[in-house]
Amino acid sequence: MSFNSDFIWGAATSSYQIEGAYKEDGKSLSIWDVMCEKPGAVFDSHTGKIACDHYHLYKEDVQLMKDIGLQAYRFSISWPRIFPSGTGKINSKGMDFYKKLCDNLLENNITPFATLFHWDLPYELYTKGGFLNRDSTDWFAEYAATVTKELGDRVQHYFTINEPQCIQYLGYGSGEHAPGLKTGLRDLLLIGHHLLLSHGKAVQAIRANGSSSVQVGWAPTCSGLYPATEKAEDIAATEMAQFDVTTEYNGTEFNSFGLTYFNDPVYLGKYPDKMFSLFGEYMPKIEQEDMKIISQKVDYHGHNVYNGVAIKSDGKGGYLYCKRDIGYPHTAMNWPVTPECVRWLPKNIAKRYGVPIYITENGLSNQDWVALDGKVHDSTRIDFLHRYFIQMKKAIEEGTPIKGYFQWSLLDNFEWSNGYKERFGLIYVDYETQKRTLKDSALWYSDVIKSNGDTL
Ligand code: IFM
Repeated sequence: MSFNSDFIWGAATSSYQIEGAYKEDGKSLSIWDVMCEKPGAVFDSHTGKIACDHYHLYKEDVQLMKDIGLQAYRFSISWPRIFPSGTGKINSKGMDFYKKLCDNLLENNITPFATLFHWDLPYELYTKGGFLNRDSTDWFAEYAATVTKELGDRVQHYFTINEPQCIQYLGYGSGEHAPGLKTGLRDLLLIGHHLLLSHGKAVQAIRANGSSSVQVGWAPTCSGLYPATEKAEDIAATEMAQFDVTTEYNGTEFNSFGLTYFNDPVYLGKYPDKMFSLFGEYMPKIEQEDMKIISQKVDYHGHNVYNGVAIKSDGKGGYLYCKRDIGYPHTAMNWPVTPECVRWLPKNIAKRYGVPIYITENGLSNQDWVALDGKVHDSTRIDFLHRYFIQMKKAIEEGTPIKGYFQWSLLDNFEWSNGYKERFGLIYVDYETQKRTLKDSALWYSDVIKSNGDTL
């Protein structure tokens, strides 16, 4: 067996990274608009003011999706476009953009997968404390209810929050992402709890307001650990490491990038015990109904996975992280190339939580340019995707319930604090002219989709 006939091949983007039109049709500022104003925060002072101008060019972009043969498109909705004040009065022009986008996708037989929150929090809500404020969980529920009601039958698949780990740690720990704060453990754990609660309340809101067949999940990330060898003890050690909570991550006191911290509450209705033994009095106050709300039943798990680390047994019932080989392959952004992570991480997620999985992001930043012949020869991206797809196929053959794959990203786009320096797209974007060029990888992906993975 390989890919089921209903396996979904797609690509993903997010609002701030591609839309531009940062002040048009009633949209207010998001925390990323404001972050970009801060000297030194973003490479070469790039901003998302225009980005890929997808707000105006969405029809052209949908046509390109169709040319590639994408079956689904995962995009995110800009909260400050819908609610300029964060809550209250809806901005119907902003909402209309997403209605038109979805209609256009559906006319072209491309299934919309909408993410409610991919980091562009309305600035107004940040001034009220953002996710530090417990009220944020109700603001998010109101936003989720409104969007699902407005989009109605157009959208059957939602993700609530993209990468809570990055919102929490990069936004409020290292300060590399908006809102650019460097808070401590107490605040980080509080924000984490509010993100979890926001997710749970949004699931309730989506079910109450969406179409009768609406489906929902969320899209966290983490490092995808894989065994150094296929020996039983290394496989067991990998599982132990993947499910563990540790304090070690890039030398900081707190690793929000583990699997279980954010996902045990959603699927098992409780934080891992080790969170309490490690962080004790720093843990947030958990109100009586919180865990019940957080663990609302979802229809699937989305996971963004780019790389991981090999694990081996320490010979004493524990595990060890393996050192990377000298000269190990890495992408333009220096991320290691470790295809095995898309085999073992979904396998372990399914083992612990028993949920169907979508790979909601995967891909690489590559050194792409338009060659003399006018094409973009990104053979490295083809090789990368090919290797990852082979491993994903293995996982499926082993019985892991992976339902679909979304390549990151459809278009080259605004890579947060790295600005436009990094190119993740299947489609090359010339930011001066907004000309799009399908890269060789887009054509290759097109063949993979046509054959439902048989060409791999
Ligand atoms: O561009 C980001 C995306 O917004 C979230 N996941 C990782 C991608 C690459 O860094």
